[in-house]
Amino acid sequence: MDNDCLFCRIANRQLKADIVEEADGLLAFKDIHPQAPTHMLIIPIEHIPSVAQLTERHTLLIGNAIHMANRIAKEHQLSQTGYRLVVNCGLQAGQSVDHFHVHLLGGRKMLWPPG
Ligand code: DGP
Repeated sequence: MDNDCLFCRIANRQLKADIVEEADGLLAFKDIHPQAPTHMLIIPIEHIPSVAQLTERHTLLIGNAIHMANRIAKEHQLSQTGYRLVVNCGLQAGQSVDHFHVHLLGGRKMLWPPG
């Protein structure tokens, strides 16, 4: 837990968020600035600054994060239409919160390449 970290504070219920699911050391909640009709964030409860800090110790956790994203996508009827999982790492990728998170975006046509 990093007291200066926004997502740690959400994970510890010190800050409010629209929580969708908690399981396997992970939390899913709605993004405050949705970029698609469905926009969730999946975070580990443990403070991990970015994808670059992941180690072998986190392999199961990260696998479970993808499973959680797939499960939520299915619950939101996105399985047929498709959806996007995004992980931003560092400044140039536009990471704005230094706590590892997976974006789940769906419900509209996505463009490629991303901006
Ligand atoms: P990124 O740019 O990849 O670091 O994404 C951070 C996301 O976090 C961004 O889409 C907006 C979201 N966000 C920032 N602050 C809050 C907050 O206080 N609550 C929620 N639910 N989402 C937040």
